[in-house]
Amino acid sequence: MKKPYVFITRKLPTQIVQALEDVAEVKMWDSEEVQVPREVLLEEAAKADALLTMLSDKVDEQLLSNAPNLKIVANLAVGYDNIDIYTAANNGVVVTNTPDVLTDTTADLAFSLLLATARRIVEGAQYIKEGKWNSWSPFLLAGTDVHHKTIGIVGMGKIGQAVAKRASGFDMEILYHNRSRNTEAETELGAVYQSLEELLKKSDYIVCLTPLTEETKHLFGKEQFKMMKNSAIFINVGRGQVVVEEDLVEALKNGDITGAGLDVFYQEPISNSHPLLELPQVVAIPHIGSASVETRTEMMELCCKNIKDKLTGKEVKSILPN
Ligand code: 8YV
Repeated sequence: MKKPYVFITRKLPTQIVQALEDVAEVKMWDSEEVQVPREVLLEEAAKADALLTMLSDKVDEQLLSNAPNLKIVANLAVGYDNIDIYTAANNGVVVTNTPDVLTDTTADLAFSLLLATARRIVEGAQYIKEGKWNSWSPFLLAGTDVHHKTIGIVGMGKIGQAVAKRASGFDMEILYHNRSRNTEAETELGAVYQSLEELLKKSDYIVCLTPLTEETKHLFGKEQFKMMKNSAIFINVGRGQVVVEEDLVEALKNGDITGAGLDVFYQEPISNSHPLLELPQVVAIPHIGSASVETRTEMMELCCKNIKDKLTGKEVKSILPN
């Protein structure tokens, strides 16, 4: 019998993909051009039983309506704003993500970005490499304290809670805003629920971890940045389109807020001529929230397992919406 066909939209380590090869014919996009072109993705989806996708691959109505054999899309991310999960469900296609395995790694990154922005780590590293350090002065690259300050977490899911746990180790006061109350974060970490407005007004550090939905798109614009303290630092490890970037640039230039640490951008990859990147008080990194070798390996293994389970008739974990 012909084996099912699996298309993977990036080159993954062969030892991870091997697990799938027992049950399927597997093809990986392997080209100088890192991202699979749209027309290739559509062609492959039209013959595939399973797709292993990344955030930059759009799995939309156009793709799903011409994928007659497709049974599962395993997305290598916890977020799934690249996938039309409702059309997928209507077409009988299972969609999975990679929750849990990336929680602590992403929280570590969010907190390092907060520390790096507050304590001007990147500016300091640049300063020394450029040979500018030739004397000591009391306020040389003086940043802002993190300990005992107030952190406001917007999006208190599993990653938010893991950030709150790290913040409690820094004796921070923890505020949060979320669609629903997170009683575990309240009882175990003393996190206090606030309206978005209250949170923005009271926090020294605002950490955005929301997924991108119709409700969260452009959640942070001029009005929200004006509500923040002038000393506030804004951290985004959620999704770039939650922020109106021109308004963030203005807020930083006008001194409405002090700094920003950004792992995600409106358009990814961001152009290196983007005005945000010209500002010294911005620490920008290329969407590496879950990028540790250990975690990315687990994410890939989970995607392969989900595909294998689906193709062999076993129960599939982490089906969306979850
Ligand atoms: C992805 C992410 O792993 O999980 C998410 O939602 O944003 C990242 O951790 C990365 O973008 C690869 O798709």
